[in-house]
Amino acid sequence: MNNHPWNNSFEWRNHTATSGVLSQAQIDQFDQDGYVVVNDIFSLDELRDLVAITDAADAEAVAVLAAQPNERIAISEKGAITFAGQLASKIPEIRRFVKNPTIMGACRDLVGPDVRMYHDQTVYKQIEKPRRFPWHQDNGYLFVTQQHYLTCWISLNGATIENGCPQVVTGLHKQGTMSHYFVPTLGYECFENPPKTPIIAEVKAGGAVFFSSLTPHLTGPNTSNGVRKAYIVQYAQSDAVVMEGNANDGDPTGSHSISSEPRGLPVLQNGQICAD
Ligand SMILES: O=C(O)CCC(=O)C(=O)O
Repeated sequence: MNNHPWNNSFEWRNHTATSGVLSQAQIDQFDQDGYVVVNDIFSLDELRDLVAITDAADAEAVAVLAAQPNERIAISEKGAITFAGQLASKIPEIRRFVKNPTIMGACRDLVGPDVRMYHDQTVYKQIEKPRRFPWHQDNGYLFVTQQHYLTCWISLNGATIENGCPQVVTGLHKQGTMSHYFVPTLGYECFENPPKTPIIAEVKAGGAVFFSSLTPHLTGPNTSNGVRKAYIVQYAQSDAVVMEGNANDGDPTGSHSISSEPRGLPVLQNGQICAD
């Protein structure tokens, strides 16, 4: 395991519970292991409304995939794993879920007082072509500084080992971003075999796995008889910067602030939840 070429120095900073949403024990687990599971974030009514939005977005994505050669666009493939991105920028009704008070409390504690939703997408693991989503850190896809940001992996219908819940390797987030290579059709990978036994992070419908953009995670094949549904929302410090270029070709060719990206959304300012 090598460092990402642009990860020249990194120091993990521990966090303090101030929001009253997460306990210090949960924050300590996040700092030590790189993840924490929080159940009961959304009520049944909220979940029903959220899933209505995400199901429609997935259906639209699947229809687009069905018209492609091999029914695939990049790593999104009909019958295997389907992605629908940038819902918050297009669908105002989903923003109340993105700014859920429990999630905002976690953001305050684990990101800071000024936070922008950086990226959101649904990820539906279909059953026809079961496959893994490779071991990776989210910061291995696009290199962001500060390297640590927060991924909130919301389970829409319950995530188990059988249907492909997240698995994490603990401790490695403290080293910063690792180098990744691309596995055709599957995605970026930082290692094929984890250096230590992974933790299985099962989570109930309406709960979430919070992990760092630096936490290596994978989801296994969906071997159940139903689609596994997740809505993934990522939150970064408002002044975070995306480095541009290909890390294998040398130094970054440029950079831009996440606040210039139309897909994002300010969610916290001075610790207060932003209005739409
Ligand atoms: O939800 C999944 O199956 C994997 C998605 C994932 O890890 C990601 O988008 O970074």
